[in-house]
Amino acid sequence: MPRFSANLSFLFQELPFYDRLDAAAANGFRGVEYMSPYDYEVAEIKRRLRANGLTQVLFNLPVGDFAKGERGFASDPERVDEFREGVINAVEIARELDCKRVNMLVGIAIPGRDGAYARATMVKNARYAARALSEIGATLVVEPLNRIDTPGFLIGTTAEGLALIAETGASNFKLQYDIYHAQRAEGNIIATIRAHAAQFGHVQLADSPGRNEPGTGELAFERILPALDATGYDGWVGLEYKPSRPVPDTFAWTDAFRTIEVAAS
Ligand SMILES: [Mn+2]
Repeated sequence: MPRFSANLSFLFQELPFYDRLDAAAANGFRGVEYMSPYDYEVAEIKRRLRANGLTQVLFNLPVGDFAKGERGFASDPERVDEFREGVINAVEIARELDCKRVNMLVGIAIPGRDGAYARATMVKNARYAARALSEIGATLVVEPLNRIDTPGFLIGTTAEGLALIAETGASNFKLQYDIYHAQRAEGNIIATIRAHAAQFGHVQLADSPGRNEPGTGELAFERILPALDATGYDGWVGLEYKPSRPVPDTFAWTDAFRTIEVAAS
């Protein structure tokens, strides 16, 4: 059954960052993920991971100024050097934390820029990042973001993500299938899982349309997660949602899955 990873950019935000790792472990998680390790001490993250027996599941390549609306710059021909510096830094951190997945956000279309040039830049940068990550046995993932929330985002659907992966042609380049984004962008969740789970490097979830915990929206996770399991997907499922109530009260729905997970381990 799914191995759940607590996304610490969304969960336990009431706590200082490092304490969120302790809180994840205290709530039964064995894996954690978050968007950015770059503002923190890697040694302290590592210490908390070890003390809690946690796996570092995923983080993102640098995305630029998130607060100002940037969502990556892998498609920006004028920032290739910055992209590569970010990859080198990310590989070092991933090596230190034994993190096997790094997510690449490709960025928002820049008005007046040549789309073909942006595309070529994305492919070139993805090849560079995949090659660098292969040296530590890690996988690059690309995450489609729905264009309702992020207008102009250059990879907005599963098909667009898979096309970029195919064009890039790196064996350690996979899809980060975020069920929330997928529902907003295209729906068709279970059919997509059945067709493409072999190309998933990571999965995340939130209910839709509010992006809160499962049970608050329109998605039938009691059918979606077993469908994912039936494909043989053996990766992690990140809980990347905005809690609508105190965080520990948002995990009740995972009980059925967790009991099986613990029994099997
Ligand atoms: Mn996501």
